[in-house]
Amino acid sequence: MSEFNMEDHPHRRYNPLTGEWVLVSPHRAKRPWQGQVEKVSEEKRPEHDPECYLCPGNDRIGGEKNPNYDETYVFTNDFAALNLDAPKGGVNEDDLFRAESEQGICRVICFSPRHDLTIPQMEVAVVKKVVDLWQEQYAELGSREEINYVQIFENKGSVMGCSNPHPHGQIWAQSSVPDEPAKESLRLKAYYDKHGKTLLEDYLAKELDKQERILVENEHFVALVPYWATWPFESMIISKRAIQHLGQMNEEEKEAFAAIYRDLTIRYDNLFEISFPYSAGIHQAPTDGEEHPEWHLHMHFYPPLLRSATVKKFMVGYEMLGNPQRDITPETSAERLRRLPKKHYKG
Ligand code: H2U
Ligand code: ZN
Repeated sequence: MSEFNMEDHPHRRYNPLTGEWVLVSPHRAKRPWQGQVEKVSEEKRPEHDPECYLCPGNDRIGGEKNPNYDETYVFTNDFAALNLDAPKGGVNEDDLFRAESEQGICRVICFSPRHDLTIPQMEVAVVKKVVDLWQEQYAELGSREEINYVQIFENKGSVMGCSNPHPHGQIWAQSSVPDEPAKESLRLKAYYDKHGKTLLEDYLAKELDKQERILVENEHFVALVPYWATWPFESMIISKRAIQHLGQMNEEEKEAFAAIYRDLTIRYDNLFEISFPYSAGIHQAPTDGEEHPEWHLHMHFYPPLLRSATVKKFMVGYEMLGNPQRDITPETSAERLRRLPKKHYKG
């Protein structure tokens, strides 16, 4: 038997943020592929679409009219999954039938009045307005008694179930901490208690040393493919300073955050020369009134595509019943993304 190496042999990798494992099967990436790899042609969108419910001046489905906004615009989701009306209460029958009422606020954020642009096609100064708005929203929503967690996210592309190509994101702010950040919170806390530093501070320092999975770096942020990535082209943006939440970000850091968000999504678009779909979101400290020195702000990107603009990865079978699994290693994905031009393919 030869010695174990991660480029050839099946192995499991541990995600220290969630405590979960991913099965990596690099030998399978060498399988011949006879399926499609064609490019898809994209429709050209107008700057303003009279049918779009997010464009300035248009009517929304809920009956309200958008103002003629010229930067970012935020409104309460007309089909909000959460509201503040649910009275406090719950059910617990023998720990087997449990339910709790949940209070929350859901908002939609339009990134720009331009219907035809996406983040990688906007100027950094324009993307910075989005970061400014995220910061304001985190502060405002987080300061409310009922709100203990503010989840900011972006769903991009129809394969991700995004209903509209107009550049936008969402915020769901609620009374409980949802499972994904709650899992991270536990492990960040355990690490901080033991080492007196954040888990991501130490992880990032090691990644910068190794230079195997780094995609883009600027003065305040790094984008990388995490060691434990499950989606083929998954990535993470991590702040160099151990910033706990958006509220602590200064002007320079907000600009750097905008710049790396843009740089990363340019690489993504360049990979298959399409507007690259993903779900992305920011994980940061809960707004429960406690101190959270263990928290370290980061943004996850989970793109569904596997080997072309049309072939997506399915998280099915073993993945639903056992563990997530990937073929191409995180190092190979990082290498592919890193080699792409820095400039957007549309110029
Ligand atoms: P997605 O494209 O990620 O689904 O986000 C669009 C959100 O916009 C969605 O949550 C809301 C939907 O409820 N929406 C409104 O609030 N008003 C509308 O007129 C249409 C869509
Ligand atoms: Zn629009």
